[in-house]
Amino acid sequence: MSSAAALASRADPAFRADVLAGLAMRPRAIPARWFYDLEGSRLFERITTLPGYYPTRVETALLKAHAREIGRIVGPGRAVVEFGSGSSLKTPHLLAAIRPAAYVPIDISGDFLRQSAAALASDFPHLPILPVEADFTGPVAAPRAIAGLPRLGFFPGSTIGNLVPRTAVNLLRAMVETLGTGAMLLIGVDRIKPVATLLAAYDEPEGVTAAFNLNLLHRINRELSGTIPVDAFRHAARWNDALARIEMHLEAIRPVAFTVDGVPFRMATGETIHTENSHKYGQRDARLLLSAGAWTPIREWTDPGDNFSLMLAEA
Ligand code: AVJ
Repeated sequence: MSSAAALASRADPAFRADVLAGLAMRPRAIPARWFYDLEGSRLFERITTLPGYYPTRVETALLKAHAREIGRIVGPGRAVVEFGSGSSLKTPHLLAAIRPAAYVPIDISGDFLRQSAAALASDFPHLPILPVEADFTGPVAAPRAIAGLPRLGFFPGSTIGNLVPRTAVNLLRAMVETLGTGAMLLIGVDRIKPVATLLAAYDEPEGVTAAFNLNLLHRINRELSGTIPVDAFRHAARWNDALARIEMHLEAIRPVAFTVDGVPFRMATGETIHTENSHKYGQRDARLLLSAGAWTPIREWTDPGDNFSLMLAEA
């Protein structure tokens, strides 16, 4: 076997299936979760520090400002289950305020998950940390060690925005099942706002979001023996007003032909691969989304500019 074929055979079969099916679809689309290999996770961390990318900054400030109040409502002794934990940079603010019994970070990027769990362990030496490498959009079994503990789901970053509303509702309902009755959920939801502000957050002058988007093509080349000429594509961020979402696409800037795991594809100039949705919600939209997902909103916090909201709900 050639080394390239050996690599492809070691690749995640779900990644291969999503890429081959997504490139054959019209319009072409690949699910956003495949952005997050180790390199993609690192690029996303850089995005969160960009001046134009307001969500992380605003949400972290909200969490710091209201941690004590959140702690009073939530109470001590819960297992905190974080969905899509990434580098867990916001988590210390929460953990310090609520005195949890355990912390369960769930992330699809295993290497990244273990690195960040280790970093957190040094700050919270007495807290049991139980990382779970999983795609949280599917069913996730809670570790045995937290059986019987009341749960707080933590779903920051407006990651819910990646999902179309019907899928978001299904996920919220699945979280009720995973977390159990008596559970609470602390979730970050990004707001609808002027299009210029949104576009500046997803297509910034530093070009990190472009690199993050294009890394998906590099990942396909690396893991699925792809022959994609990455320089034939450009990053495009678009506001879809009818569906209230930012869309990211990879747009062919010239006619291009390539293969992925031996399967041939051709794209014309201007044709795109749709790689991400980031849905935005008004205040009432967000409440309705939670209610439809079987969670009762009980409290919410937002910044003075109403750029981002942190919502607390109970099952
Ligand atoms: C991690 C899904 C919340 O939609 O803002 C950032 C991902 N994509 N810049 C978002 C992302 C481009 C991010 N989420």
